[in-house]
Amino acid sequence: HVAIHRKDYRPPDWLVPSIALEVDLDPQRTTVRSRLMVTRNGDHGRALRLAGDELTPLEVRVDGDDADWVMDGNDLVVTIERDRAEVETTVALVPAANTKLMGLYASGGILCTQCESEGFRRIAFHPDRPDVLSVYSVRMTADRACFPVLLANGNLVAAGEAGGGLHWAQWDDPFPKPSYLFAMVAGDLQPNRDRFTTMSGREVELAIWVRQIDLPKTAHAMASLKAAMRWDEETYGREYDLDLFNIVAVDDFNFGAMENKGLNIFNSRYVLADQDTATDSDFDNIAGVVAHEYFHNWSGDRVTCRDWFQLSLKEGFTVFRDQSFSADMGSAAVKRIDDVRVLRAAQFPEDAGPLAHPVRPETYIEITNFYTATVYNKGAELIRMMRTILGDEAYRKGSDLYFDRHDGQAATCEDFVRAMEDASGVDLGQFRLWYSQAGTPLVDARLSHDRDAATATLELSQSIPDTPGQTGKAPMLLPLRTALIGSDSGEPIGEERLILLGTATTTVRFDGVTEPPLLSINRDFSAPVNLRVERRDGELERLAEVDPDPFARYEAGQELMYRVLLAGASGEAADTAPVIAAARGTLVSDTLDPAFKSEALSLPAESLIGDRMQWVDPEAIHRSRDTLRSAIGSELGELLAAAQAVGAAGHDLSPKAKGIRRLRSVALSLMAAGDPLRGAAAAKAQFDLADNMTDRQGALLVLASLDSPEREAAFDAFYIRYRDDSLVLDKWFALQAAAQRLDTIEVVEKLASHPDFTVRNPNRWRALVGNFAANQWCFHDPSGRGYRFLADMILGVDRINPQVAARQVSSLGRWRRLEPVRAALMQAELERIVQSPGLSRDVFEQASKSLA
Ligand code: DPP
Ligand code: ZN
Repeated sequence: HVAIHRKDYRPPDWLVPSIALEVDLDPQRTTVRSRLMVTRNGDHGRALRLAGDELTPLEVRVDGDDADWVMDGNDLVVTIERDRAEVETTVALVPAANTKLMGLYASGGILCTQCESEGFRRIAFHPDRPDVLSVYSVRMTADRACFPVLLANGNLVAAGEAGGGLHWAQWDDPFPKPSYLFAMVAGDLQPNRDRFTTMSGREVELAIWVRQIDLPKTAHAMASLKAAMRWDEETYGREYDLDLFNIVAVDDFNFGAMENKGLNIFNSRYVLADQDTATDSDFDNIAGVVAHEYFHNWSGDRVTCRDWFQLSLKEGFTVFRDQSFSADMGSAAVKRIDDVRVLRAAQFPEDAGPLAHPVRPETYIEITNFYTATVYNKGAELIRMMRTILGDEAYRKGSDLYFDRHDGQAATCEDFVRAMEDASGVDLGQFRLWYSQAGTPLVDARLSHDRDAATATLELSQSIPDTPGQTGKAPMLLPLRTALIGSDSGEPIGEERLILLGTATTTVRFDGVTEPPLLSINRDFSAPVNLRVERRDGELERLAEVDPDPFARYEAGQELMYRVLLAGASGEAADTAPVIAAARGTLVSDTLDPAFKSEALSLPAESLIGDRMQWVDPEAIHRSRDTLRSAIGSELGELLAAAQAVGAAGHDLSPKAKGIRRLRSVALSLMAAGDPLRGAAAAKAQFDLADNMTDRQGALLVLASLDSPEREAAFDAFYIRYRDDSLVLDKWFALQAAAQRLDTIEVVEKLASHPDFTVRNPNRWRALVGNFAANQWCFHDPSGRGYRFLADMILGVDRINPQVAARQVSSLGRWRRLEPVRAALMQAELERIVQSPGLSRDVFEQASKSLA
């Protein structure tokens, strides 16, 4: 397995200005004839090297003649004398046997493609690197009865009958694009059609293609698409460029979705929704992913990446764009809280573990392993910080300049930062360290008050932890939005400040501080750092009450909970009264909205508590968290019951209605922790009366962890009702895998041989295996049985789909953080994985790095 390094980048030897593909589609034998127009790039005598993966050339021609070629490993090497030539290759594929879901494959009778990052080489020999951009023309032929709809990128230019029950269609895409954005679909699909008029008055035809029976579930995705198109015009000045925009939903898909030019292909879970089958968060995720892929049309397709080390150029930026869109469509505060929760749950542990890498990685073995929370979510934080530092107006000038300068090009992260600098005049020299240094910065803060001088002094220091291959890091530029609040008056003292902490230590002075100040720092989570603040007695309690920054206020409440939870986990008694008082204040408040209340009442997850302990002890964490939950539940039973009793009709998708439903299930869960009998009855009633999946799933989630007769009845009813709806059946698997019960491991092992379980479908596999591995208490059973199960499942799916397998390895990779008994058991399973014969490059990289 060869490591690839960013420093080795060289421009391509040959360019491919245009490509013509002729594809005869058949699930058992598809032939692809590809004609590449190639031109020599620069003054050199090197041969043309084309990548292939599981391809055998049936024929290779150069300018119509038999070519001089050899295979070098997987590469086809063609000798070409002239500076431009037409290179024609023919290959045969078996889409029905393609279980990796990369390249051309079959999903539920639909033929579709996935080419990012290196899937095009499974369809045709090609340089298959993102800095080679071509204009594509695709002629597809297929059986008309099985595949009445034929789609590819760009515009449909001609179609017709081909005899013998076959038909054909030709699609031309006028925009030069890298091969990873190529797409093709053939299937028995029906469209939900709509139109969009762009800001310059052009008409765009929109279509979402699904199986006939799923058509009624596409309305929300279509509404989201139109909202995203409008938002990108208004917020970034970006207009759609083709006359058509197609989305196709398929059930078997490795990623969430893919931004192929003019033909986005989606995992059906991010398209299909109605109130009976999808939760509010499913609806929100659909809007977010539809927007994300649409936004890629500019941040990804029009301006693409020079090489895969630059992945965050398109992904970090596009995640930031979709986060901003969702914030504008609903509650910005709650969206921020959710995004930070994801960052802390997924990215911070990555940054603190064996797989830590910079947002712009320096090396990889398998690029698919770098579609990570660091590249995506931390990458988005980098863009957000630049906006904070530059201000909204200069940031927009910077993005305009970036799109202007690099339209039609394959660019780098450096190009993006330079555009921001050039447009704003702000020096981002030190800021660039965010792209190259891995690890979450740690900031210490201490505020002191001089009553006589009416001043306050804030001492700040930062350090960046060592990560694999990186030690002794330089201080970074951390934008910390900071304010002081009077602890007596509860009123802000002066204006909020943006502190740009760029040195290892610094001191900031505040004047006019006549009353003891509360420190509100890193408001709205303006820098993705870990913060350690010396707090005075009562300071957090007061901040949780009065901080006008919703995020900081939420954080203060969470910190109160952490105090109790961490003390409990290390066997110390802690006073729960402040947490209960804060929770009571939240519940009775008539100014806080229900969605914020539900956030403020949710305890930190077990994994996040573990992240703050020197050694993770899952049993102690679980007990401590359970104890606090039941204390809140029994103290505030009546208030919780009242919140649980309020509902909102399932068809109402307004932010307010969604907030009410969210609060309802959070309240139910706490109520059940305080009084399981009463909780079970309330949950069963909520389940039975629900007119929407949010209430139904919320109730089932509570029942899942209880020992009560209602539990089994509800799970059975759910299964019988939804056994034919694969997306809902995923929830049935997921909820059982997430149940906090002593018998969960047994149940999960049994579910792995349930007739509805399959390793072929990534959604189903993750529903069971991914949710179980995230179930801290059960996965970390001291017997090691959970680890063995996970390793077996990883090895089993690796032979079929290495991407799915590799993405789960990190659950075992946390072994060094666990107490020694569990750590040894986890390590042993990783070793068993690494030593397994025939391991994929994907899993090898993740498992071997996790052991290093
Ligand atoms: N580029 C895709 C996305 O993140 C992943 N394949 O949208
Ligand atoms: Zn993306």
